[in-house]
Amino acid sequence: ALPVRLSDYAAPDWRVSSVEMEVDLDIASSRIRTRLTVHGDGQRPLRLDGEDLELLELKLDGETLDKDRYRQHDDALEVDGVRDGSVVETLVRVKPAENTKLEGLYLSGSSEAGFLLTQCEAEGFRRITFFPDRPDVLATYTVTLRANRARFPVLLAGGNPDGAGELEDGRHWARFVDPHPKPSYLFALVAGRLEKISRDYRTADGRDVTLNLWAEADAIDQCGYAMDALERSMRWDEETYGRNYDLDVFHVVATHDFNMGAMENKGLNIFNAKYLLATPDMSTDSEYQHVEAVVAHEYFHNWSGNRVTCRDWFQLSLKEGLTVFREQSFSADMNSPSIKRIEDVSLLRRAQFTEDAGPLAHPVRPSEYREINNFYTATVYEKGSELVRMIAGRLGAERFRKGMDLYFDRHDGEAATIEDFLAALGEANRMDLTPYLAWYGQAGTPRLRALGEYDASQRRYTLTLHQRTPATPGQPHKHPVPIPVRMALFDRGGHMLPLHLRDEEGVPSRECVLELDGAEKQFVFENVPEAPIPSLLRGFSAPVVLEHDYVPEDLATLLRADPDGFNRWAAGQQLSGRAFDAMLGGETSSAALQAWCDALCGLFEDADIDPALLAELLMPTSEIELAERIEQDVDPEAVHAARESLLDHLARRIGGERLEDRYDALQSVASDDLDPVSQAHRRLKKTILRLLFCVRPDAALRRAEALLAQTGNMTDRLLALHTLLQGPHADAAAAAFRERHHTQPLAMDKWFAVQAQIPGTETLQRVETLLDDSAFTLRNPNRVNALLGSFSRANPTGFHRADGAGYRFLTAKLAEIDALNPQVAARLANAFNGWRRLEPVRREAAHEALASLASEHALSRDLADIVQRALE
Ligand code: HT7
Ligand code: ZN
Repeated sequence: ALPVRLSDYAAPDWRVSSVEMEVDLDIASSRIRTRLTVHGDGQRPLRLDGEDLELLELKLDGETLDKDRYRQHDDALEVDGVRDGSVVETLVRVKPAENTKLEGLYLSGSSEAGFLLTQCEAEGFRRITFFPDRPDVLATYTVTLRANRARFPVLLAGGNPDGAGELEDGRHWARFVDPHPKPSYLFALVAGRLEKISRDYRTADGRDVTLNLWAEADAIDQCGYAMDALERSMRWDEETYGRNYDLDVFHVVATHDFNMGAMENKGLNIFNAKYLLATPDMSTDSEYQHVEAVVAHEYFHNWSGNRVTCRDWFQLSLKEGLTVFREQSFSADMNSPSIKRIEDVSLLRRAQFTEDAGPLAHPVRPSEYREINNFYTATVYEKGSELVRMIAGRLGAERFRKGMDLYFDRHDGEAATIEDFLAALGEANRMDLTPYLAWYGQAGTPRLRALGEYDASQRRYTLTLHQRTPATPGQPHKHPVPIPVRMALFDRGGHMLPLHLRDEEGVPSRECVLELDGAEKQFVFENVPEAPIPSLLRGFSAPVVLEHDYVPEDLATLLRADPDGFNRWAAGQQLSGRAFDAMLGGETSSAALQAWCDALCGLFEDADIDPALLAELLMPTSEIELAERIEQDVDPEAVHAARESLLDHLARRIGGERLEDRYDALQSVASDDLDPVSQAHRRLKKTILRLLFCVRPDAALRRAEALLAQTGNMTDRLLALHTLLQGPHADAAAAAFRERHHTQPLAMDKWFAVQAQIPGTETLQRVETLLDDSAFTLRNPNRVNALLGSFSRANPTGFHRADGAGYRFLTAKLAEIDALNPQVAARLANAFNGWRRLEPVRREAAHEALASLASEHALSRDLADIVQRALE
């Protein structure tokens, strides 16, 4: 297929003002009658997208069309003679039970017990009916659903309810009207046996709304936490952005069969059950947080995405980056801001920096795509959010809000672009934000080099900032981008110094933001009493890699003394990275390692430190990020071994006894509650048990056994299982967990995932055996991600076996999955992203596996796109 290019964008020839749909639902076959009122100058035929649709009838202005008045292609229908204001009516048949792609209208669960639902973003509506399926065609929708009442007692579509009643033969109907013009990707319907919990909500502007959360009967008692999170999100958006909900009902439905996390369909959000259901016995603390975050994210889309949508899919980050940013701010307000920032930045570095460094690197606003489903990426989402954060930081809270008000008001009911977004934020504040556009168009992670020079005689500190972005595929030459560097200076005792930036008037502050707006710039600080320690990029003020020649002792000072939790962590990560570099080079007692261990050993004894923060500080950078420090010839075994050595040194430095005592003290006050203190204790227990396992494995295993017997929450149970899986009774521990949770799909996903992540070359065999477990199926995306995703993306020593068996295993499965669900296959194939930087033996093996996948199978457009780009 030819690529779609941003530069080819043209406004639609035909617009649609209203859509009327009548849907007769059944599992094997459903019929959809659609009437479109269309507008255009009639110069060109009306072209409607359509895929896997059986056309039964076609009428233009009430008249059935002969075959010579239209042309049907594989992916479209072209109709002649259409005029401005014409009504085009189609009747099609689709087969939901045969739809394994989970895009369009499909069946969740079994034919007997499951329910019907739709997924339309990005291009799924064309699998339901013929339509100009692009986000800049906005219409109002009236949807009538009809189905057998006993089999489909609940009928839902987006919009306000507009009547319901009985039909003959045990059938019934329900109608929904959505008055807000929307693009087709936000259409949704659900039909089946579902239960609900409801809550009344009054918006700040006085609308009474019914909130309904729907799930299958066995899960409806697991929706309470999500309902609370929804209410918190709605209030927060009113208070923070002045945005109110705009329909009389808001439905959220949980399904176990879903390609992604959740979907923001107007008035009818649909969620992967993983992000809606939560109970202490089944969900970990971090899963509770994900539920809160995803509920908020989808709800926030009601304004950032639905009321103001995207002109084309190149603008995807306009809604996704902005909505991730809004969710991150919300979650920070609801929880610990520094822990949230640590989690978000680690994710960015693990997922986005690696993407930016590999063959799939692309700008936040890509300039072309072959398959849009492959652009729901960490770059569009996470880096996109960082760009909004930088701009918001540049404006300050008040001006950002003013700009957002203008953006929402100016573009309400429209399909907008990233230029529109920057223009609204800028114009509201009489500022020019166009320099930030450079960030949106350029792939790659800028390297920010900082060089500090202290002149004792002048008491002057000069900081030189320099930027450079490495080339990425298709973009050999890069331009400078505006980089805000939030910074502070510390003295050797770890105290912040007042900042007297040259040419700047006013009271000296302790923190400032330096704007690097070209390739290089110098900043001069006066009145600096001693050679300072710079704390740079505070709060991760820009998504860049910082290169500064710290001596280890200076990083240790920041790790010990920075009052900002995030920066403490950032300093510790840099220090552990330096210790790792030395370890990999054979230096087993480097100055960095000593400084890191000393500082952490001191913090371990600090009674005032937040246990959740301590838990984060005690963990060195992940293997995935550490591998990124190596330019070429990465050996994942060596990376693993070096990181294990860091943990080992730290554990020994703290000492087995102190680790045991601290663990026991935490366990003695443990509760299963979800309050922040109990969660923080569980987080720290996990880190300590990990360290204890390094120095006293038997003591750690004994504690894991005891924990398993005592605990009533999933965080602890999973920690215990994870630990026991590395001991002599691994299989018994796995079997016991399975026995307890075999009826709960979400718990079983964790069971598959934790086993797939056991480090070492033997895990491949375990994963192969698990494929035959009766609870496993390649048809369910959650199950595939739990087992194969965890193995290939979160188990470097397991997947990257030197004999290439991990690669051959994955490509064989990719071919099978691709035949069922291309989106899932394509996402899984991202595991090969870093193959070119592997050491030669693995590189060759990975290349061979990928090349055979490409040559021996007829791949879907989704998977072919990823594989080809990986091989280019
Ligand atoms: N806007 C959604 C993105 C999406 C999606 C969701 C479910 C299934 C397939 C999907 N393709 C794209 C999710 C979000 O970002 O909110
Ligand atoms: Zn989203």
